[in-house]
Amino acid sequence: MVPGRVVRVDRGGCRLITDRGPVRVEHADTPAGVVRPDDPTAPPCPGDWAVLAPLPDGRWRLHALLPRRTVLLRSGAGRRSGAQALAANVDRVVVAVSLHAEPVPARTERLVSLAWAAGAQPVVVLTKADLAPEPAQSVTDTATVVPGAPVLAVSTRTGDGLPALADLLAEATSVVVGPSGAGKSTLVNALLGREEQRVSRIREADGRGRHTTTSRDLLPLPDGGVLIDTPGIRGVGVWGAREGIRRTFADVEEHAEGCRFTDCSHTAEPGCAVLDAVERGELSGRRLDGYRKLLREEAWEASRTDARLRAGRRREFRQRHRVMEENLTRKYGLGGRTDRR
Ligand SMILES: Nc1nc2c(ncn2[C@@H]2O[C@H](COP(=O)(O)OP(=O)(O)O)[C@@H](O)[C@H]2O)c(=O)[nH]1
Ligand SMILES: [Mg+2]
Ligand SMILES: [Zn+2]
Repeated sequence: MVPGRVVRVDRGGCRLITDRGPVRVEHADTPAGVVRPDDPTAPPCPGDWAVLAPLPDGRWRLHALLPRRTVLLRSGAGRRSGAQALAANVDRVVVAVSLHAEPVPARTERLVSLAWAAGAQPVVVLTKADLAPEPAQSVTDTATVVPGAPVLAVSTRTGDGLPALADLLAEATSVVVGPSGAGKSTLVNALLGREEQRVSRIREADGRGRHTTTSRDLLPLPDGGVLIDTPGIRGVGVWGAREGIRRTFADVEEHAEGCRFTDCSHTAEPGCAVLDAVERGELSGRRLDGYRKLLREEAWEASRTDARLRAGRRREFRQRHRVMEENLTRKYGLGGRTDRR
């Protein structure tokens, strides 16, 4: 058997890099349930480490996926399992925010929360710095909403900020996220030093892009390390990111330690240190609002997902029960439900 790393997953299978070169594995060749012992339903995703076993005809099958050290999850309404793995074993999550227009702090806070929740270090990259009147000011403003995360302004047109970013990503596994049109693929190409990813033409009117990047690919960087490009993620949920949200809002959490009640909701309670901080101008009302909104959204999504999972389990139980009853009927000729079919 040989170790490999998943670089790309599509409907029929996945591609991996091994020390013997690239290998293609068909999903059909992988028996269900053997791949990941901790969660047999989770399909492979870019960044996964795998054990490959040879088949007699020279092809390969997945023998096992190793437990994920970190994983960037994307949740959203309608996903039955609650969340989909976007990238596994990532050290850094690059959150791309375009300076083509004034950045929306709430959008950055959301993606940075997901990055912390993944177990990775978020790095906020303000792209298209050549289009911003004062990129340094944008860096300062953004830094206040993402404590603990480095913020860099980068332009692929002028090359500004690229060496600093390359340094941050060297020797690590990184994934680039952000809305489409943010300049993710252009950034990936600049870091790779070649035109690997297709770049979209944005609509000049609103600076939005189309989804040109349709798959997630793990690409080796020239200075060591690997980079995973992703299609745009805009309306991504925060299910399961509760701790990530609290980390993103470390400043709010710090003030909250002074609240009289430990379960203070920071809305109208007496002795609320967070509201006091807003009053004194030490914390922006917008920031407190964003904190409460994301936590509320997470709680709501979690309750919906739990309900869906519970419903799924009930269905599965009923079905198993029916099969059991049919077996009993066949075996012992017990009358009952099967007669009524
Ligand atoms: N002015 C300027 N435009 C950029 C820069 N980086 C990317 N773009 C443009 O932004 C558009 C979207 O880029 P793309 O990389 O496809 O975005 P993605 O959807 O996030 O992958 C393209 O038209 C790029 O040429 C930059 O640093 N400066
Ligand atoms: Mg792209
Ligand atoms: Zn409070």
